Amino acid sequence: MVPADSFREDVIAGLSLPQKALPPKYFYDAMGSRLFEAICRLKEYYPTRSELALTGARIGEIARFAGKGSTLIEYGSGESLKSRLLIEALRPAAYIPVDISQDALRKAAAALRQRFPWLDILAVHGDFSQPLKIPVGAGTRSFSSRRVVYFPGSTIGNLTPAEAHAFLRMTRGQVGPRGAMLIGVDLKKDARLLHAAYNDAKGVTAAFNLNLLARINRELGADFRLRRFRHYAFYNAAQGRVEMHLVSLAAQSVNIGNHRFAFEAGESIHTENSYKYSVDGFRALAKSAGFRGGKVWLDRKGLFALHGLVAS
Ligand code: SAH
Ligand code: AVI
Repeated sequence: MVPADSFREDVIAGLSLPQKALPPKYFYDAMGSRLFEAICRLKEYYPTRSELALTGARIGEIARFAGKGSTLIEYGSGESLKSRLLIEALRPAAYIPVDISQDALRKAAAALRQRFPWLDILAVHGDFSQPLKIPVGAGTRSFSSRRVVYFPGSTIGNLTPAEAHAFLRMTRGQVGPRGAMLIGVDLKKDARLLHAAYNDAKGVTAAFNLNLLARINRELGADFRLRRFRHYAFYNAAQGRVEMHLVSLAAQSVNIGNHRFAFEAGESIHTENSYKYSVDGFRALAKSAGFRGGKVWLDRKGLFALHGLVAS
């Protein structure tokens, strides 16, 4: 759960904009996290498979870059799938997964405790778009070890370039001058491949998108009629991003407490951006936030990049 007050305030503010919009971080309640895990296993959704394959293939180099025995801080850890490869190779002093989804975080931490009984795990339930205090305790191994921030999955693509810059600045401060960052970034590619990845044949991405309205109904007592909205995703080439929307199929109004929102037929709520970056484009962003592009690893098909950044 996120604090109910900020959820309500953000939803009311977003639906009051001329182009209605909702922050994508609210996709991830227990149901949303499960639907996202199902997306990762779809044949059309290449990012998870590509990043897992490239991480597995280059794990020796990646571990040398990050430094064995470092403290590994992961933002948006979800089910901590790729992290397992890193944990095995790095034997970190501590693993600190940070996620807004309490449910996903709890399940992932329990599975990791079973698999890596020697590992010091400090799960942090929090929002990385706000300043976060990371509990690296004095007197523990994690206090003196090198800090490495891991941010896989191209979750950075769900931030605007300005938000991504602010996030990189924050992590630059957290890792310090000796630290490093490993960050998974989806590459620009043929729009047809992107279209398929965000419009899968089984409709799992549509269910993930619509679950945001179901969550607003469940937690804020709203009366969205889900059948009156349709999932819509497309590549906006000018902005370099996939956009997800929920389109109202009729003229209608929706109530949330004593707020009423009117929709015209065809009007949309913009629910997510997923920015795609060239290798050079991302390096330029990282450089502006105080990082040097140390290394970059791509999968064999050139669909996805893992950037190794060091503080400059
Ligand atoms: N890292 C995983 C999951 C990516 S999905 C992977 O690579 O497959 C994005 C994850 O980030 C979800 O688990 C979601 O709950 C989390 N998340 C999204 N916005 C967040 C925020 N503002 N603060 C913390 N976690 C967030
Ligand atoms: C978590 N994030 C990087 C995913 C993405 O591809 O932007 C979320 C997602 N949205 C639709 N499908 C997957």
